Amino acid sequence: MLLEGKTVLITGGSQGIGGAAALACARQGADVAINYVGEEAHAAEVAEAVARTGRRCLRVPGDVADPLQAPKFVQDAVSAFGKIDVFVSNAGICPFHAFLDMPADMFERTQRVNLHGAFYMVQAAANQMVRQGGGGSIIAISSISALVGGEYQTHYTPTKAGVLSLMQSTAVALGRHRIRCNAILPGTIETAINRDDLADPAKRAAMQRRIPLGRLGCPDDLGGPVVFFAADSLSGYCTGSALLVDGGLFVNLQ
Ligand code: RM4
Repeated sequence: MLLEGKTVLITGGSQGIGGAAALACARQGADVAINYVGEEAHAAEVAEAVARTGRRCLRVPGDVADPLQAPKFVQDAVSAFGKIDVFVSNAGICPFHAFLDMPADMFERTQRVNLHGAFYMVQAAANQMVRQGGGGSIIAISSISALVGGEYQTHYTPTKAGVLSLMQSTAVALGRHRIRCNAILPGTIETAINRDDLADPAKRAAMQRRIPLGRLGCPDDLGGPVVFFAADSLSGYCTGSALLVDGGLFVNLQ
């Protein structure tokens, strides 16, 4: 059990990559707290799946774009479990839209959820870990899109590049507190974030053809990488690192 006795907090934990990460950490012995917004039924399903592993799951609704939700999420988890050991900043949105006529509110919302929300949550988690004095692991779900562009993602890719950079800078700022900060860069993983986009058979086929492993990713493909960075026994000397989990998509030019 790689995470026995640990407490893991995950934003956007009611489904997709966040939900898979919660279950993967519970299977390794961790209690989990999941943040989510508006997905009560999905959050309940994750909690039930975690309970089946014998671990506890706390559900804390909240919009990560609201700075006040970050300390509340952390404090609720500390009240329930006594401490936090691992924080996974996962919550994100990607409303695909053309660049030239992108509405300002869509751009602003994407920045506030994906980047500002990550900053506030990571800051709240780090302050709690510093208070605890026992170090910790912070993991941000960035993206392959931190490294490459997307025609309908001009609002989104900068936020993922920002999340990658946030982990690099917090790794420097928090190393003295033995808090590790690392980024995971998923490729095209089938979740609610891209359900509509991948409903286009031509787009889906084009993406799949570019992936050397021959398939789109699924949320469970991210469980292991999250456990890797969460577990000191596996990644104790990793901080400021970035791990692509993309089936080879990024390196496949021709
Ligand atoms: C990822 C990547 C995928 C896309 C999702 C929404 O970062 O760009 O291809 O489906 O975002």
